[in-house]
Amino acid sequence: MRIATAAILKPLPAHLFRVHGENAEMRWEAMSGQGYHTPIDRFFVRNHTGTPLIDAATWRLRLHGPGLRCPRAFGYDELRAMPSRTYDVAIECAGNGRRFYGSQQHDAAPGTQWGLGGIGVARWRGVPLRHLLKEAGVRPEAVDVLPSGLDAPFEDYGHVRRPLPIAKAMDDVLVAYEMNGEPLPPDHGFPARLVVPGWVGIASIKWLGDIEVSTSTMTSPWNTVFYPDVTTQPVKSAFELPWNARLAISGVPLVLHGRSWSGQGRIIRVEVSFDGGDTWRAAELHGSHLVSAWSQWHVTWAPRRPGRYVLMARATDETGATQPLVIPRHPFGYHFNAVVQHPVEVVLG
Ligand SMILES: Nc1nc2c(c(=O)[nH]1)N[C@H]1C(S)=C(S)[C@@H](COP(=O)(O)O)O[C@H]1N2
Ligand SMILES: [Mo]
Repeated sequence: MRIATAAILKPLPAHLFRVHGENAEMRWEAMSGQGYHTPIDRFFVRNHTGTPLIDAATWRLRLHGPGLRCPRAFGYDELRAMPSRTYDVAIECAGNGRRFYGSQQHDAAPGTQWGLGGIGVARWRGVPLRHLLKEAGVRPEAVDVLPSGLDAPFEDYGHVRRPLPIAKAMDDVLVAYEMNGEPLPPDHGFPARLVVPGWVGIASIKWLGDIEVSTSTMTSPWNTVFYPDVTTQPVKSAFELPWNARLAISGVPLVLHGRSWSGQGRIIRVEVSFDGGDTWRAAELHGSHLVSAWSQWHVTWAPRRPGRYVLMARATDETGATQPLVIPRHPFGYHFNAVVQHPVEVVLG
């Protein structure tokens, strides 16, 4: 059973979110002073239609299709009773940063004008998709796995769905029912969603209802009309500061915090510039550097004079991938990963 509701159910206070239609972007200052994970009260929401309310007691996750020997349906309690895994994983919208195609490169891309807040890292707990596929007798001939959401159909395109190759489905994909130690909240996919490490957010289908396993390549509007040719997320960085932050100086250096991430590997280096990219200083990375989530860092800065400055952060991951100063135009405005020019004002404290 599905009850359609307003686009997003959780509160969206203005100090934590910027709302774009049925989507809500996290303000980066909301991560300041937070731990590794993005708390649920500030985790971004990207909905094609609206958050459905689903009754877990009658909910079933059906696995079917020619790629399986014994189609199965699993209930919520059954899923929760299976061996579980817990992963720290980032979910990021492919359109995160789209606004900067226009504001930084004077070549605006249509679509939701996300700043950098279309990302969050949570601790997800659930059952590996591999386990469910094995339970349903996955065949060696299986090619693609097509998860569909139970939210209302999007325009004329049907339910939100996007095929995954069987190799990824059998690797590190989770059918998650918990987020940061709580049952998945309605806005983030209750009763269960996919979590697809390193891949664009659209791969992580929420409100899972149905998973089809094929023996030939599948397509859906979400890999042909929308999000074609986007798979893993590129390297990006953000400061945990408001846009146009006012920073007060009073003789002691400022300590600026930020986070960097990549869908392709660990972050190994972050450099920061305060002079428009003429000189770069290494930031100090904190703690464990997780593959599919983000790295926290800080840098000290002692501006000599009050005034307007532009902060820039540039990360490099273990594959050598880094952030350019300018990136080529993308027709859909996906994957903006050039160094973002973050304006601040330094005032005497
Ligand atoms: N069923 C369904 N799954 C979905 C979506 C959706 O609208 N419906 N949006 C996708 C997109 S584009 C993104 S970026 C992520 C966002 O996850 P979040 O809202 O939990 O942050 O969910 C994905 N999964
Ligand atoms: Mo997305």
